[in-house]
Amino acid sequence: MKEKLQLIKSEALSAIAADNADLEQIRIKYLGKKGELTAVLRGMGALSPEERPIVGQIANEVRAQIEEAIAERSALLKQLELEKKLAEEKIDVTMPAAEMKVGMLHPLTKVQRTIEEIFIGMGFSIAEGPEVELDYYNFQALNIPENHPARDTQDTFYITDNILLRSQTSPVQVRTMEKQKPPIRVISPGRVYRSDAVDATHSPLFHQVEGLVVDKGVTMGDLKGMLETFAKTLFGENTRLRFRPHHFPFTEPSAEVDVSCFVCGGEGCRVCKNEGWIEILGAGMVHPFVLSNCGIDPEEYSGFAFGMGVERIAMKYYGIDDMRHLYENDVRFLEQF
Ligand code: 2NM
Repeated sequence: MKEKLQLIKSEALSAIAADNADLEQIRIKYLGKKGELTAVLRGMGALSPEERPIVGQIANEVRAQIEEAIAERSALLKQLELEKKLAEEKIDVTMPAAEMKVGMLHPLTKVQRTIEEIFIGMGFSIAEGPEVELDYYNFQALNIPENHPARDTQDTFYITDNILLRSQTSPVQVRTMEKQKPPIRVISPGRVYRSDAVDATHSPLFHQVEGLVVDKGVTMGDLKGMLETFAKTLFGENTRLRFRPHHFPFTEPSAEVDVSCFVCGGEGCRVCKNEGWIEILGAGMVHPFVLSNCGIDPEEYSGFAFGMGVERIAMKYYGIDDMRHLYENDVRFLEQF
């Protein structure tokens, strides 16, 4: 029986010391009610009265040793587990923060807003209108009747014979003149549509900012002065303007307007294609027919208007050589602005 107790003890202690020891299972196996030690104690009745206390004492010692070993091992495992957790969850507060990706405005949005800010600074307000327009507002009111050749260069997308996607933002100016008595000073930024194939300088959807000033005694001199202020603010104080005679159905006289190249100052370079000048907009005095179409008396009032392509200006401003970059949303391109 003594040998049996020694065997139980050594088995239990080596089980406790094992790497994957389940201490509760071991306790039940050796010390539990149906455990091995209890079984030995039950057999003690068969011992002689002299042996009984000796074996009883050994049994108690074995129990105590096993219990102590379990307690020690359990404390050690808890300690190891805590250390492991502390090591894994360690926070180094001196580590640099993880980089956070911050979004940015699209270059077209930036340029459009810059243009808007400049005109707002000169007392303009922003007017908006529908992109799906009536033929009347997009063409007829602007002195472009049916079969006028300008309908060819401004070919757009038709919803019905009468309803189309606007080919310019001028219909917004027409709607403004219908609603509002002079003095009028508005710009109309927004999307416009043309039936053009996509290439490096064309897109069926692009953006314009048009402007309109109507009041008593407005002259071409006012137009030139205002555009000069605009160009100097956008491209720099040394910028000069050049007006070339042109034709638009809705203005008379009309001009195409160039700025001296903001890269070479007019010497000729890659950006201005050795011209020294960069075309940025079209402008003119609002045609008397357009004024009277909108209920404004051309004998009493005069006005000027201008229009520019946002993509065109953004491309020149940032040196972008292909318009398609502006629509592809490649982050490697967009991140540069
Ligand atoms: C341009 C060029 C010249 C223009 C004219 C008008 C309106 F409605 F007043 F007649 N709005 N915009 C205009 C004039 C637009 O874009 C190249």
